[in-house]
This record gives sequence, C-alpha cells and structure tokens, in this order.
Amino acid sequence: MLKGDDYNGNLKRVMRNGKPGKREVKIEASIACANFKYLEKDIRELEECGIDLLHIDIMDGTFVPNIALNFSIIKDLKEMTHVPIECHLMIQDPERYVETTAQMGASSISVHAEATKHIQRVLAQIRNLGVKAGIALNPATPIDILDYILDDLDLIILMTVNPGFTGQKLVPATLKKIKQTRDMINRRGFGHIDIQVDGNVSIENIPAMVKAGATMLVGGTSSIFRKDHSITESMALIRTLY
Ligand code: S6P
Ligand code: MG
Repeated sequence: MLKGDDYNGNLKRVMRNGKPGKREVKIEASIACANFKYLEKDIRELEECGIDLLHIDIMDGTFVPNIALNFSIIKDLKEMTHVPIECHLMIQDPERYVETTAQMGASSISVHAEATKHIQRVLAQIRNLGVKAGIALNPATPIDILDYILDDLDLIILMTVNPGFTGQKLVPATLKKIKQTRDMINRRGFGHIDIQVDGNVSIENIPAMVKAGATMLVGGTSSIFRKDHSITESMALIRTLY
C-alpha cells in the first residue's frame, strides 16, 4: 500500500499517462546545442513540440575546462518564451551566483556537489529564493552524498558524461547509478524527486535511461539537436522511446 505523496504522485501519473506504473517523463532542451544564429526560431519550434523545460548550462572555466553561456541568456529567454528555464551551474562555489541566477528568472537551479563545501546551505539558499533546488553529481561521485539532503531537493541531476562539453559519449557505469538512485529515493519515500540525466541522452541511450528510472531527459546534439534532422522530427522520435 502506497502512502502520502507516493500514492498521490502515482495517481497523478496514471491519470496523465493512462498507464498504471508508468512515470511521467519530461523533456528538456539543452540550449547550448541550439542554433544561436536563429535562436528564436529554435525556441518556437521547441514550444510547438511541447518542450517541458529549457536547460541552460553555465560554465566558469574553473570547475569545468570550458566556458559557456552567461546569466543574461536566462533573461533574454524569459522575454521570448513562457517555457520554464532550468539552470545547471557548472561553477566553483556556486553560492556566489545563485541569487543572480534566480533574479534573471530561472525556475530551478542545480549546483554541483563537488563544487561547494556547503551543499545543504546552497540548496536552502536556492529554495529561499523561491526557486526549485537541484544537486548535480559527476559520473564518479557516489550517491551517498544524497543521504542527508533528500528533504532539501526537488531534482537530482546525474551527469552521464563528465561535465564541460556537448557531444561526448556516455559513461556506461552511470546507467547502474540511475537505477541505484531511483531505488534509493523510492525506498526512502522521496519518489517525487525528479532524476534528470544529462550528457549523451541519445536516441540509443534514452530507453535504458528511462527504464533505470530517469524522469527528466536533457536533449542535446545526440537527440533533439541532431544534424540533418529537424527538432520536430527528433522530438517525435524521442517520445516513442519510453
Ligand atoms: C555538459 C552539459 C550538458 C550538455 C548536453 C549536451 O557539460 O551539462 O547539458 O549541454 O549534455 O547534449 P549531448 O547530446 O550533446 O551530449
Ligand atoms: Mg547541463
């Protein structure tokens, strides 16, 4: 017998999907992979396809060996669309920037466990700003870190590549990690927390990722923004995979 949140969560999912036991899966577009020459065109096409969220990668050149996207893009996108914006901060000591990120209009902010000494404090700081809080874990980071902070989380990002670049190959051991995380949060009564997979969430890898328990898929160059396929075509294909 399911109780409380688990029961209500399951009931909502059954009503939405019409299939008992099937979890709702959200699709998120990694904007770093969009065509910046015609960004608004890509956003309109994503809207038409019913994209659930826009994923913004911010990289500082220190936590990861690359620099990408600026906070101001969140504001620009907010003026362009009503689709909620999720911000993935790949920066050292992210506590310095969560307020700016929230002010720009992000509806959820995820920070890396490896990038701060005070992860619980940062997560609380994010929620105090009225924004959903997420933790991101690199492929080699054990999931034990989640043990005492489940109450502070709306979202767990499991990196399925090492962060820093688009177009990389899946780290295969992360498939097992998705399943272990799903089992752990369900067992602890936190089944409502989303598990997001980020990195080579490809047409080939999506079925196994969803089967293992992922509920949010970040689509980049290997799914939504594939060469020689339109966004519309790719989105339709993705939805047949789970
Ligand atoms: C990686 C970043 C990701 C990528 C996305 C790209 O550091 O956090 O969000 O933008 O994974 O997708 P793909 O399909 O090119 O791996
Ligand atoms: Mg990302």
